[in-house]
Formats: sequence, C-alpha cells, structure tokens
Amino acid sequence: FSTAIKSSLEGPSPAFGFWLTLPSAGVAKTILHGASGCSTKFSWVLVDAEHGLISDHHYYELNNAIGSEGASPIIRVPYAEEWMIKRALDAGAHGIMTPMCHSEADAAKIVKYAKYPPLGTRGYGPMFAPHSMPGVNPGPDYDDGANDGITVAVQIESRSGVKNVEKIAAVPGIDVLFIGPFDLAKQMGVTRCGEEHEGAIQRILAAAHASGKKAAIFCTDGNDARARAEQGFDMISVITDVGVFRTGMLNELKTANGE
Ligand code: 3PY
Repeated sequence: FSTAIKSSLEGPSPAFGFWLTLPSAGVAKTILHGASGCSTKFSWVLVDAEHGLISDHHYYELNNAIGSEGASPIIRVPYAEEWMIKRALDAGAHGIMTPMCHSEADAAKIVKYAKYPPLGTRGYGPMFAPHSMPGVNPGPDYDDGANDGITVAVQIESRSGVKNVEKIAAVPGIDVLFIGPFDLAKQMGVTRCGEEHEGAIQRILAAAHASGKKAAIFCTDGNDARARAEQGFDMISVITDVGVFRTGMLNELKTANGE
C-alpha cells in the first residue's frame, strides 16, 4: 500500500508536516483543515509520544483522525523499543520515528522491530491497523503490504549519530534520517545554529542523499522551514501545535493591546 508520506516523498517538493504534542484529534484536524487555504498541504503529522502529552492509548483515534484528512500519522515513540514500535504500528501509524539513533546497530535493530518476518521480528496482530488507516485502506492483507508501506525514520541527534551517519544511512529499511536540531546541539555541547551545529546538519543531509535516503528536519517556524527547503531537505516539520498557539495568541493579544 502507499501512504500520503510515501507519495509526497516521491514528489518534487518537500513533504511538509507539523508536530502534534497534544492528544487531541480536534487539534490535529483543525490544523490540517486550516492549512487547506495554502497551495501546498501537510502530508504528514508527527505524533509526539516522546515529549508530547500523547501516549499509546491515544494512537488509534489520532491515526484515524489524521488519516481521514489525507495526511500520514508518523508516531515518535518514546524510545526505540520493540513493544513501543509494535503498538504504534498496530494502531494504524503510517510510519514510526525513534529518538537518538547513535549507530548502524541501533538502526538495524529499529528496522527489525518495524518489519514482519522474514525482514524483522514484528509480532502479528493487526486487528485495528486495517481500519485505522482511512485513505490508505490496506484491507485484510495489511501485513502483506506493511513491510514496504510503513515509513521508518530515525533521529540523528547526537555526536555519535553524526559520526556514524554514513553507516546509519546505508542500513536497508531505513527510509528517513530525521534531525532533531535541539537535541543535536545539546548532545554535541555546541550552540544551536552555530558553525559546528550547521556542519553536522549538512553532513546528515549529504549522508542521507548519498545512500538514496530522505533527509528530514524539525523547524520552529515557516522561515526556518523555507530555509531548509532551499537546502534540499525532503521532509520538513514546519511548526508545532503549541508553537502555533503561542505565537498566534501572543500576536493577537499584542494587537488588541495596541503593541
Ligand atoms: C529536537 O530538536 O531535538 C527534536 O527532536 C525535535 O523536537
């Protein structure tokens, strides 16, 4: 089967998405609807179960809601553990993302957890995935298409991740190298947006493309996202739900106050 994120990554323009931290189908759908006035659209939503308020009992409803708007839910699980990846996928996620991939061994382990045998060790139990993927409708043969249809993204956000990035990118089954710029700066002990930080970002971008993989990055706003699009990133998170609320509310309050 094919998903919105897979087709969008095959197209000529970057796949724009946003970051959902609130466990609300209403928030996800409101943002996806709000974006319909733009000539491009969000093809994916990162459902953040690492740092967001989302946990696995929200997955099924969020996956259904996001899919019903024609976008792909990608769940960032709290940690690269097999049971966490399995629960996200069984609830109908179109892809998974894991934090802190430091080495090719980490990457190979994540692929193994995300794929059914013989490629991996994902346990069988897709009772809900076939009907929690509106727009994809994989049908009763979900498991036949899942190994190819599911997007596997790993986050490169540490000094060792950057050191090993070429080897990580070469691991079969890894689709996307996703940069977490905030963690990357903290873990490297460098200033965000400084020279060393930007050098690492460019190395990750180049490594992904050299292996025929996609490069993705988290951005804080539209200007940041535009700059990354111009650098050739394939998949870009434009803003977070709470980022929209914070900046939108502050601007309106300032306008109301005559500031
Ligand atoms: C980071 O910037 O560290 C992320 O993982 C995105 O929030």
